[in-house]
Amino acid sequence: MNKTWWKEAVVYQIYPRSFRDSNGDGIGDLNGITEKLDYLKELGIDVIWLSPVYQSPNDDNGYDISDYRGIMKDFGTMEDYDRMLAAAHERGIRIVMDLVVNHTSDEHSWFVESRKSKDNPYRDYYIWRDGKDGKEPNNWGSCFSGSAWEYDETTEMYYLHLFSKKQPDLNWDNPTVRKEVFDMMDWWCQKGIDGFRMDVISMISKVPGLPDGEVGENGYGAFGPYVCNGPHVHEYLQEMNKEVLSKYDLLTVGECSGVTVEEAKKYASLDGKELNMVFQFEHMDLDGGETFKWNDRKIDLVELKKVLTKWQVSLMGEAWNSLYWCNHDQPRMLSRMGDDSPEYREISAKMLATCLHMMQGTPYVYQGEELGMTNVPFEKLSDFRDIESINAYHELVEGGVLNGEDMMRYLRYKSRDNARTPVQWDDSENAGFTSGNPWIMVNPNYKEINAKEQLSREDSVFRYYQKLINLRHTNEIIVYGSYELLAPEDPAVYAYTRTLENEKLLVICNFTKENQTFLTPEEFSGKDDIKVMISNYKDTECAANMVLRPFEAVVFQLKD
Ligand code: TEU
Ligand code: CA
Repeated sequence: MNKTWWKEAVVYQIYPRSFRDSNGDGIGDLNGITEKLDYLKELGIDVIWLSPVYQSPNDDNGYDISDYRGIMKDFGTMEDYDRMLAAAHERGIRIVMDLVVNHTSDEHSWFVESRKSKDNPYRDYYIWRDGKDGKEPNNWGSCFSGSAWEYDETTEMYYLHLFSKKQPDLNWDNPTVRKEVFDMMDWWCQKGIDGFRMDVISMISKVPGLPDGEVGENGYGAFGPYVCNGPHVHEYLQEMNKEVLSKYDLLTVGECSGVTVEEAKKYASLDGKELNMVFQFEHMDLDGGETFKWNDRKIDLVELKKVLTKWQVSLMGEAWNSLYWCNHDQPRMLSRMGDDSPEYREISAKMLATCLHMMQGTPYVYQGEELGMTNVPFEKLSDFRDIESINAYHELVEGGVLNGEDMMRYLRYKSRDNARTPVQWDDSENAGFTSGNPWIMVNPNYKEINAKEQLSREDSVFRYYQKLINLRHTNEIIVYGSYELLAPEDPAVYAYTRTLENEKLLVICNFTKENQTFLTPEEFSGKDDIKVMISNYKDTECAANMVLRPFEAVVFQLKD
């Protein structure tokens, strides 16, 4: 397999609004990131993925962009950006920008023009349709509740918005739109950035005719089959690759809702015609259901192993995986898949990290994950800031689909805001995030969970991530080795091997707080030259019949 830096890298995602506030207005900013680069250097990561910092009215916290070449005032200036970029590069850290081009803000000048008249030169930049029998052009629901169509009085037509009505979808079938996007990307590449994370890039090509979708609990049709991996998506990405990506040395990752293994082999094929890798959603969707993501069901480990194994095995030698448990759209992994009680918090955080970081693919660490940050005890709807959470509450509770109490419990478990509270830097007021009023509440557990405390202790979650990252940098087998699942039906233990030439790793993770037994494969159990590469308990030893303690994780290394 071809060796490349982005296969060997570990990425750290920053959600700038919540990372570090340098000027006391309660909102994280670019200078705050610059301040903390040494912290990230110490963690050992290679790349920062920066959630959007462009000019935006913040209907969806920056995922609604009104100027792709401007910096959001809340975050600072272009000079601050350039300083941050240079300071990151000085430390050998690369910067990957979030590219949100399925839609713009309705305040983007293109849309301001587009809605003026049917013959405006920008009209065809967006997806406008006439109503059908006095109603919306089709039955699609938006990701953020309500119809995916908004009526515009000026021209008496509807525009499509798969997300909020302040996020109109761009019309990628228009070659001028593609050229505008590619020019803008090139402009950022010229500045010296190191890649793009492409927001819902699997949704840019819609099936012509925009057929009605299957109606769900909320009364709207699902657009997925007509939007995800649409008819021209690969053609457009190949064009993007030819026009921009191939001219620079970049890391590119497509956020691909609805992506299958077969589609991923096209998006992220190792021949480099489109992107380097995709974010797939199958493991994140395992606890979804009739009311979409809104429930408090636990993910079944056998299912999780099946899904992740399918991705590990199917892409081997053909495409490249990205590895993640968490991002700004997901609750904290520790509260979802581990145990966030004081007793098991750290041990289960380390277990989850081991399980993910020993797989093949490029790992992503979401800010605060390296500290063992947890979900947040939000009490009432007004504690939330996220448009998805707030709209879903209104739609499902007021629409009589769920009762208010259940929905609050689901929000507390699944809301995106769980990942969006400020990074906990120390035990001073507001967790050292801001000297002002934070834009969203700080998790009250910051006195126990914070970076300062984590850095002061050798056995902390932070130090463990540091070790995992360093192991990946110094052991090719972790990057390039092949993967094989063991004991697929075991409901409590996730175990797999990695193999590269004459070397083998055995990864064993207990996903429960009970002791579990595990039969070690013979090739490992008999040998005395077995090394413990890493473990979250001090005294783990290899045995034929392992008794794993609560959330125990270990990696055994065997070399001929
Ligand atoms: O997310 C796309 C996406 O698929 C989300 O709707 C996701 O399923 C949802 O947030 C899970 O609860 C991207 C961004 O990551 C997200 O922050 C944006 O809100 C969205 O696109 C629109 O730009
Ligand atoms: Ca600020």
